[in-house]
Amino acid sequence: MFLLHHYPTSPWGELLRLALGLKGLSWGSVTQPVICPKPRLEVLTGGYVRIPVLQKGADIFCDTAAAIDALEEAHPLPSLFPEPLGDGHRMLAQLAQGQVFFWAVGAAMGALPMEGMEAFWADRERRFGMKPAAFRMAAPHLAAQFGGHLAQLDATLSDGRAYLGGAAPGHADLAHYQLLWFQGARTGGDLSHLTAGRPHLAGWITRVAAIGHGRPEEMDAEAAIAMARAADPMVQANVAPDSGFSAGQQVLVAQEGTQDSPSAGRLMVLTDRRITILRDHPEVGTVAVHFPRIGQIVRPA
Ligand SMILES: N[C@@H](CCC(=O)N[C@@H](CS)C(=O)NCC(=O)O)C(=O)O
Repeated sequence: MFLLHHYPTSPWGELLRLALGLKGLSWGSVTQPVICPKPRLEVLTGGYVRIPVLQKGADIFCDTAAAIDALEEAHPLPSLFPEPLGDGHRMLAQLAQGQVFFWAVGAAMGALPMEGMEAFWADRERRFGMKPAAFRMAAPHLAAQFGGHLAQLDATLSDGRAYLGGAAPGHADLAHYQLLWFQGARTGGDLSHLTAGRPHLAGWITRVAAIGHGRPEEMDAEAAIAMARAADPMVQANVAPDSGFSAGQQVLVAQEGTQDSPSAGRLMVLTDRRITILRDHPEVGTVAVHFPRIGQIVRPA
C-alpha cells in the first residue's frame, strides 16, 4: 500500500491525492507538519522536508514527479499519461512548477495577513526567501501573471476537449488543477473569481475535482516508519557513465531554491530522469530515497 505524507492545505499534496484517486487506490494518509521541523519525515527522507512525499515500504519518493512515476509503475491503469498526449503530460505538468507555482502562491497568499501566521511566514522566509512585506507588495503583479496562465489554460480547453491532453485526465490536469484548488484557501473554496470570463475552466475544474481522492486511511508517522523498517528497498544501480559520478559513491542531494538540508546517501541511480540514494538510519534500516533529476543539485559528499 502507498502512504502519502502530506497536510490538507498542501497544493502539491492535492495533486497526489487526486492521482491516488485516479488510480482508484486505498492509501495510508500520514499528516506531517506545515512548517519545519519535521523530524518524523526526515527519518525517512534524510533531510527532504517538502510536501508531499510518497512511500511504499522502504522506497521513499520525494517530489510529485518521482511519486507519479512510482504510482504509474505500480498501477499502470488508468494511466496518468493517457494518449494522445502520452508522455507529453510530464512536460505540461512541469510547467506548473517554478515560476508558475510562485505566481499561484502569490495570488493565493500574497494578501494574507501576518497576524496569526508569524511562524509560517518565518519558516517560508528562512527556507525560500519569501519576505512577507515584499511578497505582499508583489501580490497584485503575481495574481496578474497567474491570470495570464489561467487564460492559456482556458484557451487550451476552448476546442471542447474534456481534459488538457484529450478525452482522459492525466498528470498535466492534476498539476494545473492544484494551482487553482489552492486559490480557494483564501475564499473558502469559491473559485468563481477565476472562472469569470474563462468559460472553459469551470467545467474542467468540476471534472478534475470529481476524480476524488480514492480511499485514504489515517495512519500515524510511527506506523509509516515501522513499515519502512519492515521492508527492503527496490532499486537497481543505474548511474549514467558520463555523469561524473559512480554507483555507490557518497553524495548529497539538495533542492534548487531552498535552504533545506540535503539528503546524504550512496548513489544508486543517476539519469536525466531520476536520482536514487540508499541511506541507513537506526530507526528504518536501509531506505531508498528517490528524486526526479529536474530540481535537484547533486554533489559529492
Ligand atoms: N517540486 C515539488 C514542490 C513541492 C512543494 O513546493 N511543496 C510545498 C507545499 S505544497 C512545500 O513543501 N512547502 C514547504 C513545506 O511544506 O514545508 C513537488 O512537485 O512535490
